[in-house]
Amino acid sequence: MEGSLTARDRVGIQDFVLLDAYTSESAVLDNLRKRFNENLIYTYIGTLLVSVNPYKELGIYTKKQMDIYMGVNFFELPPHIYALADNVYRTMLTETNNHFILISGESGAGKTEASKKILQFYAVSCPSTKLLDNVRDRLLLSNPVLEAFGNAKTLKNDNSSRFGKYMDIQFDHMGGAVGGHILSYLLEKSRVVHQNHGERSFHIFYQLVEGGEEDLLRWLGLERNCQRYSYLVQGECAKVSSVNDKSDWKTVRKALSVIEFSESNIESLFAIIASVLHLGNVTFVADSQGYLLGIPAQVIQVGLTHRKIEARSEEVLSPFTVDQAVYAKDALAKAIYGRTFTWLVNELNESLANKDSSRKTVIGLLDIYGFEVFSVNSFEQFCINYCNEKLQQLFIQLTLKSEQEEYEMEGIEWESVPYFNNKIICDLVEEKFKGIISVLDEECLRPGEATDMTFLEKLEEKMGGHAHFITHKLADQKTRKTLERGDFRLLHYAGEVTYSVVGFLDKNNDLLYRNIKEVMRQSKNAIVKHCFPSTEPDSKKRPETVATQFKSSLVGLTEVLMSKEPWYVRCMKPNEGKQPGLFDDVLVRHQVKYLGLMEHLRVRRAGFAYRRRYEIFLQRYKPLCPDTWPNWKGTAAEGVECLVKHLGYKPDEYKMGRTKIFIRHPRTLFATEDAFEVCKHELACVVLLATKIE
Ligand code: AD9
Ligand code: MG
Repeated sequence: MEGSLTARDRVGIQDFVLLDAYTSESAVLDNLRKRFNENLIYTYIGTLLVSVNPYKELGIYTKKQMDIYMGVNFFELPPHIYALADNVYRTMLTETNNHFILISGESGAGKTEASKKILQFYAVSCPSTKLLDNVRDRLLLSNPVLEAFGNAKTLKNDNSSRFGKYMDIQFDHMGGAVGGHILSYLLEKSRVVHQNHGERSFHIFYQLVEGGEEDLLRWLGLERNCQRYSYLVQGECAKVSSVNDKSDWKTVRKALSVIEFSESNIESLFAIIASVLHLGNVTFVADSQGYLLGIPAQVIQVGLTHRKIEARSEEVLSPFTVDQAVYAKDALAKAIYGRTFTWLVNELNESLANKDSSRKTVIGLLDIYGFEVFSVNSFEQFCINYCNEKLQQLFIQLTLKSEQEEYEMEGIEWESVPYFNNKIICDLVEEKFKGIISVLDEECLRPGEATDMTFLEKLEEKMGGHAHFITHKLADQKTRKTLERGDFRLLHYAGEVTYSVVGFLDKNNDLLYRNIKEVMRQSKNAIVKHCFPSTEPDSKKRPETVATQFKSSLVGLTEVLMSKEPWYVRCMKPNEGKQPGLFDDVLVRHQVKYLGLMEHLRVRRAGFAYRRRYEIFLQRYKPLCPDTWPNWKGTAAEGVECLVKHLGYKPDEYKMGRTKIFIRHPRTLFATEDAFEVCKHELACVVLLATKIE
C-alpha cells in the first residue's frame, strides 16, 4: 500500500552492516533513533553489539527471553545482549579457548547493567548441579556487595562505578560455571572524604545508616541520620530517589552471608564503615569512638595529631597544625576505606575460587568507569579518562588494525579504512620519561619544592606544541578565555576535558604518615590489622605513585586481554537527563563518532565475517564433496577451492588468502554447516547399514 510504512522503515535494521547507506553517519543515527523509539535498544555491527540506554524497564530480561536466545544462531533472532552472551559461550565451548567481552561507553551509558545481564544469563543457562548452583549464587551476589562499596551517585549516574572491574567466569569442559576471579582497578577513594555538589559517597555508608538494625547502630554508636555525618553531606544529597538504601542494605547483608563471610568479619567490616563516619566528625577534641577500630581512643588521638620525625637518630613526636591534622584524618579515612575495599575483593575471590585444577576456559567481563567530563575535573577524571583511552587503543589494535593487517598478510585485496588512532594520546599520558604521568612523578619526588603549579609549568615546558595538549599560557586568544591558569586541557578521543591541577601531587603521592600506620597496626579489628601489615615497607622507601601503579595495572590488563578472543558491547547514552524516551541527536551522534562505530562498520562491511585456516576448513567439510572425500591428495588450499566450487559459493562470497579462506557473510557458512549436519547424519546411517550388512 502506498504511503504505509514497511516494518523496515518503522523499526530500522538490526545489523548496520545491512544498511544501504552504511557510510553515512546520518543513516546510522536514523536507524538508531527509529529502533530506540520502538524500544529496540540493541543493534549489531556484525558481532559487535550497540546498546542505547532506555532508562526504563523494558521487560526483555525475563527467563522466557533467556530460553529463547539459548543455543540459537546469532543472526536468527533480534539483537540482544543474551544473543551475544550465548554466542560467546558457544564459541568458547566449541573452540575451547578464552574470551572476553569489553563493555564500553561513557558514564551512565549502561555498562554495569549490561555486565549484570550477561552474568545473569550464564547463571540461568549454564548446566546446573548442587555444587555449581553454589558457585552461581556467589558469582551473582558478588555484584551487590561490590556495588555497595564501589559505586556512588554522581551527576552522571545514580549508580556510578567508581572502580574498574574485570571478572573472569571460569567454565569446565561441560560448560558449567565453576568459579570466578575479580580484578579491581583504582577505586576513587577521595570520594570518602569529599563529594561534589549533587553527589554522594559510596552507597554502603547510607545503606548502613538507613538500613542497619537498631542493635547494630547502637553498637556502632551511629544515629539513623545521614545529616549527622560530615563525610556524608558534602554533596548535599544524602537521599536519591532512584536508590533504596534500606532494601539495598538487606540485599548486601544477605549476600555477605551467602558468600560465607564470617559473622566476625562482617562485624569488623561494619565497624570500619562506622569508624570512617566517626573519623569524619572528629574535630580534634578527644573522640570516644576509637574502640571500633580496636585501638584505644588516646592512641588514635596522638596518631592523628602528631607526626613522627627522626632527630639525631632519635624518634620524636612533633605536633601537627590543625590543617595538618585534618589532612592526616582524611588521609587515614581514605586509606582505611581503600584498603578495606581491596580486602573485600580478595575475600570475594577466595569465595569464588575454583578448587578443581582441571582445565577450564574463561569468559572475562570488563566493566570499567566510563569516560567522564564534569565542570571541574581532577586527578580522578584524569585516571578514568586515561583508562578509557587505553581501552579504545585495545579496540583499535584488536579490530581495526589487526583486521587490516591480516588482510595484508594474507594478500587479500583490500581498500584500507582510515581511522583515528588514539595512540598519540595514550603516549602523551603514559610515555616513559616524557608523558604526563612521568612529569607528575618527577614533581612528586621534590617534596617541599614542587607544587601543583610547578607541575603545570613542567607540563607546559615538555608538552607545549603537542596537538592534544593545551593550557592557558599555550592557547590562542580565543581558547585562552575558556581556560583558567591552573588548568590543562587534553583533547581526548572522546572529546575535550579540562583538568584542574589542584590536588594532583597530593593524590598521586597518596601518603600516609608512618606514625598513623604504626597506630593502625595495633588494631584489634581483624580487617584493619590485615590491611596494615607490619611487613609493609617503611615509608622511607618510596612506594610507587598512584598514577604509575594504575598505569602498570592497565598494562597488565591489556596483556591479559590480548591473549583472549574479543567481543564488544558499545553502550550509548540517549540524553544527559537520565530520561526515558528522549533521544538527543547531537549527543548520540557524538558517541557514534568517538566510539568508532563508523570505522568499525566500514571495516566490517568491506571485510569478511569468517575466516578459517585451509586445513581446518577442509578437514571439517570434506565429506561434502566427492572429490575431497575421504582424502584429498593436493594442497589444503586446492582442496578448499575444489570444495567450495562444488558447494556453489559465488566468486564474491569468498576469497582465498595465503593460509585461510575468507567468507563474506555468516549465512554462507551457516548453509555449509547445515549441509554438513545432514551429511553427518547420512554418513552415520551408511556406517550403520554397512555394519548391518556385514
Ligand atoms: V558508569 O561509567 O559506572 O558511571 P555505566 O555503568 O555505564 O556508568 P549503568 O550501567 O550504571 O551505567 O547504567 C546507568 C543507569 O541506567 C542504570 O542504573 C539504569 O537505571 C539505567 N539502565 C542502564 N541500562 C539499562 C537497561 N538495559 N535497561 C533499563 C538501564 N535501564
Ligand atoms: Mg558502571
